[in-house]
Amino acid sequence: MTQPLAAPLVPFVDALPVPQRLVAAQQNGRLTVPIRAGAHRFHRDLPESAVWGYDGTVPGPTIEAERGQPVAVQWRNELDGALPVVVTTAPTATDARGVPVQCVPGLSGGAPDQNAAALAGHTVVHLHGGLTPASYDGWAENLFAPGQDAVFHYPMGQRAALHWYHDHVMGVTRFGIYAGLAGMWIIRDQRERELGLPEGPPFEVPLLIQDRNFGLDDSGRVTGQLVHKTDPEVMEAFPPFTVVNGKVWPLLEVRPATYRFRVLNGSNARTYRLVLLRDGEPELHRITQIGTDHGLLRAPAPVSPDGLVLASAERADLLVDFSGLAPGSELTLLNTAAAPFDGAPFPAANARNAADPGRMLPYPHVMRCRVVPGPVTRWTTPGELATDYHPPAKDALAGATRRTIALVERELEGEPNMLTMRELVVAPDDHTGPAITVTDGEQTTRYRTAAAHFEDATTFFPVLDRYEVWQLINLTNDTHPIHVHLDPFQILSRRPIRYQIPEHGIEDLALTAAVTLERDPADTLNHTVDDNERGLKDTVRVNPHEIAEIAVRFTTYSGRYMYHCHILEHEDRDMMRPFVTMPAELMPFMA
Ligand SMILES: [Cu+2]
Repeated sequence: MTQPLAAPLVPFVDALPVPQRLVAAQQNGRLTVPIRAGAHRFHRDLPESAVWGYDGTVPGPTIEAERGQPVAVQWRNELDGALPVVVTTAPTATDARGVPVQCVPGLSGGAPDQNAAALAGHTVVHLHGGLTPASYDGWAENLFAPGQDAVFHYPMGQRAALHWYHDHVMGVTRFGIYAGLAGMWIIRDQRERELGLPEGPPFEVPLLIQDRNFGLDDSGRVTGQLVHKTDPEVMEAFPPFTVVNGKVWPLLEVRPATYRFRVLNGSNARTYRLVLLRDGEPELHRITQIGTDHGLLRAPAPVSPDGLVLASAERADLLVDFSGLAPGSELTLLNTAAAPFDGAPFPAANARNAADPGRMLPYPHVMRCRVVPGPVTRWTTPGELATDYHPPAKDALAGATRRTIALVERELEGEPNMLTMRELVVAPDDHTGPAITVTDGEQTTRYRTAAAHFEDATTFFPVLDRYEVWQLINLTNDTHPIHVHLDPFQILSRRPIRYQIPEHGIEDLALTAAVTLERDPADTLNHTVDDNERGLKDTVRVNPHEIAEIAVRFTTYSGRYMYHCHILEHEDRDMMRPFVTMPAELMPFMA
């Protein structure tokens, strides 16, 4: 561990902004959202930053829709000028003091990336979590240039949830979202109203958590210039400043009441493990989780003893009880997850000592809540929340198509590593090339790689309304949040594995590995599915040394969609693959 770093910005001085609300019902379901360059102040003591934003703001407006009431959005690309982010790879991973360069502002000796500087605003919008026809889902190659626009139709035939819309351009999503192109999208429905959940301000608070870094001027002061900095050892950006709804380490004044926090991790790569502290001690009992990616859980879940883990794109619907607190009480939301995240535990009781610049967590601060006087109101959580879904029954999965995906990192000389999702198919008996074996007790299955890169031939053709089981085998040292577009899925299991990859076992397409379903002696993770993951998910964390199995079923639209790692630096290079959902009647005609 390196020494604690002094923060160059004062925490907890800016009020938490609440993004402007765009309520679709008030505009007959027809919205126009310009995508514009703008100026945004991330902190009281910083100058304004040049950004790209929906409606020119960071975050974009929060769109609110009703289940069953379609929304049409005219996305108008009015971007002009170059990408307002300086992109660089520093020449060394640590500075002269031994501090990781990603923990400090400035370019750390890196040259601005000229290709990134030449990006001039092609964009495409994806509604993450939307059950959206393929034509409006934001296929990463279907771009709109500045001056072009598109009307996307969102049917909203789906349950209440917090989703988000963001840029999804092939190969450069990490820069578009970093520049500011993200906003929240809330769907509301009858079930939530029956439960009387807080809706709208002041007691419902959407929280978009991201991390950002900035430039330095000649005198060493932090500027507003957005900087996306990586280093020769870490190809993901893990910037030091946590930003909530566009402000670094903000402050929210709360009444002694129950609040509903709708939390979304919109960071490029960072996973958060959130802990609520008062006077340095965790008070996780104040938080009850009622919803996940696609809305309400069947039953409320307490926060796990370590804290609430949210990888990029994961959401949590939380009830936070501030009743019983005297005015002036302060509760601080801290992050205890070092980066890159590998699933390793960290007890909440140690949260006050979570700072670890050596592992790219120089400042654990996220935000602070300060209690102000007001009437005490407490919301009692009912025991039953969602009633519209069940875990898939065993017999529903018995004959399900099984798909196998290996998550693989390929090290390359002189350029950033390549991350891929290898789609595996069972190898024929006479297969002699590179193979992946998966041994589960007495049974060994041999696979070969059918696809590795985005542009390789499509191999997944799920049939509508039929369950499939996808198993994701992590052969890397980091946790990957894997996101599937279109319908949500349910997590069936996480199982520990040990594996061997021979030298040169990872080639461009070929993969050789021996995977066994048993715990590696050096493995310290518990590989459980937590109670708060037993809901409808669209992003699943796949930890090192594990196979995660998910039950996938597409129900609505046929067409070409994507699934990918939601670490943006991974999805851009090249952890993304297509799939095509098919009506059953067409399958006999597939060549
Ligand atoms: Cu990944």
